[in-house]
Amino acid sequence: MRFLTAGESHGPVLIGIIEGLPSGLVLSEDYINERLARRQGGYGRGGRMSIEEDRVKFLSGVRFGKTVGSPLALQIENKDWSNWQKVMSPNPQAETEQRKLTCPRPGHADLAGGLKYFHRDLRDVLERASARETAMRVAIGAVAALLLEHFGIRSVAHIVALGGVAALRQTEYSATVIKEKIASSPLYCLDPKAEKLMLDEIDRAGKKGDTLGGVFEVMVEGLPSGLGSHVHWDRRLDSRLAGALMSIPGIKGVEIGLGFDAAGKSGSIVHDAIAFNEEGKITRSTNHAGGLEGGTTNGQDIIIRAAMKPIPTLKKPLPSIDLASGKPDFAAVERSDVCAVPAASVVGEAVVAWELCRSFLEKFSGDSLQELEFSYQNYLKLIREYLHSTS
Ligand code: EPS
Repeated sequence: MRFLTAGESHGPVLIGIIEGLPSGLVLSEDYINERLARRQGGYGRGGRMSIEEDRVKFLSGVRFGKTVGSPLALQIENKDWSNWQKVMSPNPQAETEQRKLTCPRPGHADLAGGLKYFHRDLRDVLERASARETAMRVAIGAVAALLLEHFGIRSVAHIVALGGVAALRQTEYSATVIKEKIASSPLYCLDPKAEKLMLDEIDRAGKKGDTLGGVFEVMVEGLPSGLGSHVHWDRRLDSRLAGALMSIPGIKGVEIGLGFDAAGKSGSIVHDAIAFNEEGKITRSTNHAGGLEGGTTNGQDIIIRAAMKPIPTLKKPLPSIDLASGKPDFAAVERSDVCAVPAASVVGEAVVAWELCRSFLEKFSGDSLQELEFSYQNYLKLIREYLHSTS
């Protein structure tokens, strides 16, 4: 299964195509729209989110509410396009100096992209580098999440740190409970006390013309053991998940389970002892590995965190250069968010779901949901027999 996306931040639409989706999956636009609305939310977002009301439209691949096995084409309209038709026109006669950007923002793709593609107007870079593109990735990830849910695999993302404030670790909740708890939280955070301090930090940063980053965690439950593999570097699921999260704009670090903390602890503390329970099932009393050993799921929940840097567009800009004049200047100021970590968490949930679904389909491949179910149930049966025959 693979996907492609296209679309500029202020172009007419965002487009996505998923190829390799099995037939027979019951799929509704509403299921995707709920996730798109969550991506638009979170305290600290800028003016653009009050213009947009992201909604997906199926263009192909779904008939009478079910996937048919052909490529699924998705579209999300940019409402703001109506204000940008001239600036973003594909027509050569419409060329304009309006909204031209020549002072790159430190931390953004502006300079690197301008140098790489020889753009004089850095808008040619920022329009695609914009995190607006992640709206389509949330839609695509939602399709993957739905397929996984069919097999009892559920994921959720929540904020664990923002603007230097850390939330209390809560490990006992299921994905469904976390979803319920964060539904009324302005920052998708499980710790109300920490959240209050985070909200204050966002207000403070906003007043100063500054921005904030943070850390979100994605938790996935109900996974079978055996997704990914130890046999080759590019089949290791931990590397694929880390790569997926690093592909989200602004992500600068990823950790799994204990993550960076494991490096400072001894092996006897870090590793999760293995036991059989009364039913002969494998159990662990800890999950420091974050559900992955040897690049493979071990049947425990996946716990993966991503660190997002503060958004590079600052109302009080940093020193930069003007590529048009060749002189020092200040970085361009565009409309932007003070903090988009809650939004990034929804994107994180989506890209993790995508990568897990891809790996699920590699192991239990099938052109239809029926075939997939057959292969999955058969695998679970074989695992049970394997464990039974050794005890
Ligand atoms: C975003 C849309 C963008 C930004 C933001 C994310 O819209 P606009 O540029 O029109 O305000 O709000 O993008 C960035 C922070 C960025 O640096 O590119 C969205 O839909 O998430």
